Amino acid sequence: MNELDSLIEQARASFAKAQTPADLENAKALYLGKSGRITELMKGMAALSVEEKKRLGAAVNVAKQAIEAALNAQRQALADAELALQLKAEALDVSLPGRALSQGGLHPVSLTLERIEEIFGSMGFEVAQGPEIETDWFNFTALNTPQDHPARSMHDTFYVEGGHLLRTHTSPMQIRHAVQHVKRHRASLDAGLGMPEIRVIAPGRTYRVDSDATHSPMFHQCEGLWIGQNVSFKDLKVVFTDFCRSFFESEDLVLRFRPSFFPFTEPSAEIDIQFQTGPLAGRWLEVAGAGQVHPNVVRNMGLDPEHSIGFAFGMGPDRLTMLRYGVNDLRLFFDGDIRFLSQFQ
Ligand code: 2NM
Repeated sequence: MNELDSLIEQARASFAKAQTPADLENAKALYLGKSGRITELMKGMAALSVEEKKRLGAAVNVAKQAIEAALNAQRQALADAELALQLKAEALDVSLPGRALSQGGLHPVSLTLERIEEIFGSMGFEVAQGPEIETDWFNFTALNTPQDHPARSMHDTFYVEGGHLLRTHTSPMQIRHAVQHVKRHRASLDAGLGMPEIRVIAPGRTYRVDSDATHSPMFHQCEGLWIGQNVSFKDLKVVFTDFCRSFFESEDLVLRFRPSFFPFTEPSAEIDIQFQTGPLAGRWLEVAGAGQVHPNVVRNMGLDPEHSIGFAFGMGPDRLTMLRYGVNDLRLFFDGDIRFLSQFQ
């Protein structure tokens, strides 16, 4: 084997030993670098004759190309090995089961509000929504609630800047709605032609300074109002009985009206229901307050109590939700625990 062939063999052997690209580049320097073996051979040819330069130069070039080929082959082999390692480390098991997307849903109290709106909607009631920050006028004064009423105390009501407050019930929305309704039909009223009946419910968030297993500082209310020329307690009984039987899907459910007091109604009543079957059968459960709208309140709606009469009621969707699903702690609705909430989907 001549000297060049053995040089090629040595280069191949030292490239093959290289385990990393850095090893390989160091090995390359020994042969192809500035003072490598091939470079030295080329420099040494300066003193040779033209004839010998031609012969030896061609042979050295062949050797150089063979060494370069070996170098590139090893570079490729190292790169392939590196890629293979990386692929192995980052391997995905495509046969693993996927993670299912979880499906969201409505909060149980929202489901109740939807039910209430649907049932009263079927009886011709509009749905009115409005501000949660109210004025003293709409929350208290217009509702015939006197200046010294306990509900007006700092202990019962959240007051905010500017003399405003967080509404303690949704009745202020009834007043706002009635005032708008009357305004829309002012001309007809003035001409003695009357107006379409007011039939509306006002569902939404309400606020009171109160917190225990059955009271939350934020809670929901839904108030209803029906005003016409001849709307009576009889209509209230029909409407509310139908509502309760639809809401609880219980046709033999019965109602009881107990005398009570509210500043904005006279006479006033508490409404209790009794199931005939199921886990709550036989017990009287309080579900709403109601009454004939007080003449002062009718006047504050812009109407003449001699010609307009009707009833109003107020109920707690949180409590209705507890009764419907058998939940015994109100706070569960506001903790935001998905394990609890997902049971209502
Ligand atoms: C209740 C009980 C009785 C009520 C009264 C009114 C309005 F605006 F017409 F005066 N809205 N809601 C009312 C009446 C609310 O909640 C227990």
